[in-house]
Amino acid sequence: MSTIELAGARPFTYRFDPATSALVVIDMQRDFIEPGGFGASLGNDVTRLQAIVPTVRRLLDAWRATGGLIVHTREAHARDLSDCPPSKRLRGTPSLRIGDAGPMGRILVTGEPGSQIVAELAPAPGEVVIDKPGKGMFHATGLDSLLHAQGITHLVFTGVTTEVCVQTSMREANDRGYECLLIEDGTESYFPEFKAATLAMITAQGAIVGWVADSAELIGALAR
Ligand code: TIU
Repeated sequence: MSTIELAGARPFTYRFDPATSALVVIDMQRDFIEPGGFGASLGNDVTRLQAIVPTVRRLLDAWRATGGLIVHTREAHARDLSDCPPSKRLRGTPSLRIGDAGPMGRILVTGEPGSQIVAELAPAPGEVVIDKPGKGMFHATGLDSLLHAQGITHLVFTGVTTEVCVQTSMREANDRGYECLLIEDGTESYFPEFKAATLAMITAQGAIVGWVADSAELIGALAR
């Protein structure tokens, strides 16, 4: 495939070649999207996040049709919590802490039902699935080497939550030299004002972190 231009992207046209780009789906796991998981334990209403599942599915389907690389992440810790700093586990007053047993198994622990990606967005064979102990997808993962080995230079971000794991991952990626696009209606926050602020922040100062576009423009461009 050759270069695709998204002229409606903000703050200016985003150009990418699907052959050197990956679609990144951040943390669309039950722990954040369904009641009884980590997101709900922090006091959040998870229905806002459920609403983007069909949009992310359409993006996955369109990207799969190009044959391009897809990366799914999950925020999930080792069973012995050896990769969970006490500062993370003990912060605040959640109803359940990381590692505690909840209705979907142990909170944010790898292999538990809550750490599984929601059924509609289940990874297909050959897609990369990364368990990450941090908010950012490069911290304590081998993802940067994997992307370099595959010749990936551009990353298209979707997933949750916009200002926490998505923004952290996008900033980490920007510092590593990737050209990053965030799909506005393919990401969501428990706090609409934080989502709006994140979109404004990343595109300010001449795309200081990256670009923003909507799913219809990307899907339309991939189909042409
Ligand atoms: N709390 C919150 O908004 N997010 C997280 O803790 N993790 C992710 O964003 N995945």
